[in-house]
Amino acid sequence: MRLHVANHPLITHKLTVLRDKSTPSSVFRSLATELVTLLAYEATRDVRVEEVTIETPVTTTKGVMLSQPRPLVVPILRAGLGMLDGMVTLLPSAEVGFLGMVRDEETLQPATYAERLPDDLTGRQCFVLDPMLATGGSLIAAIDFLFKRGATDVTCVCLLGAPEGVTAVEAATEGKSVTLVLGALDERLNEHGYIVPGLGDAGDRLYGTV
Ligand code: U5P
Repeated sequence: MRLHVANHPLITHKLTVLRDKSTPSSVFRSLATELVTLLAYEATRDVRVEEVTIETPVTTTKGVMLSQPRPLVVPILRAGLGMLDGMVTLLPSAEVGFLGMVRDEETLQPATYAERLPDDLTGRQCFVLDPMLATGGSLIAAIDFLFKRGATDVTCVCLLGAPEGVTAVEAATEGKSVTLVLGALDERLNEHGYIVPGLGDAGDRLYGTV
């Protein structure tokens, strides 16, 4: 597994506002979008391209375009939805699949309650979006799901991660092509499986306590 933790003052600034409990949902949503766009730049560093030849007004030159099959972006419902716009802004040709996962707040075990993904992901580069990597349970289940359908490599974009989650994803995906891109690596998890210092429940902060 490759781990990339962002190190940029703009990202840290935006994360600081995001963490602040007095930040309202409307601001939280637009900051999440901005942050994902910045993280997407790093997450797509190895996106597959093919050489093309084009005509500029002056001459003929070579360039690159994203290659087929198109990348697949998979937000994990519901909090991952808050990251979708930022990602597809940078990858407008990507397809979008959905995975709904809910975490049992007692056992912290994830369960899949919705799935809308292509049956065959052979050769597809997949980008999974989930704002919080806590125990890693949800992300590991999502990554498993995609590899079982034939995905070649999976890049996960999270706003915040806990060391416990990073270690768990690393152990569960040994030998597979997995990249983790984090806005920040926080201190730890608390006894309720929340990231500390964290930002609370990302789904609630984005959409309210529904
Ligand atoms: N989660 C939060 N805030 C936290 C920890 C977890 O919102 O501080 C939620 C996220 O929505 C994420 C899921 O989808 O729990 C990840 O939990 P886990 O499976 O990594 O433990």
